Amino acid sequence: MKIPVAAALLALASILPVASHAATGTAAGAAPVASANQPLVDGLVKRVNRAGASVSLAHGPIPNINMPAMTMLFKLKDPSWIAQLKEGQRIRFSAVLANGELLVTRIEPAR
Ligand SMILES: [Cu+2]
Repeated sequence: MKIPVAAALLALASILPVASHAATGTAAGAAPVASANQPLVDGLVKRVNRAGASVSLAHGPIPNINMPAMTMLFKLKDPSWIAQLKEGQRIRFSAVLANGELLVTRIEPAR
């Protein structure tokens, strides 16, 4: 009986650190996972449609919506953001697909 118990303890000892490490990794990853859902990507403002609160962006790849780099039109989640945008401006932004439309959910100045 001694050997199986020791073996079981050894097995537990070897499993537990792995499990707790994995749990720590998940907890630490919780905040980044939220932003990984809507990562910031590079954009260059090509055209600003103030009346329509939409903006044409030459953008880098947008992994969360499986979109390669291209130039296209986006709506803004908050139409008031349009006032901050001008043609030729470089930004970082997040976008989602909502009700069949591409929506900019966040804008930051380019780094
Ligand atoms: Cu696109």
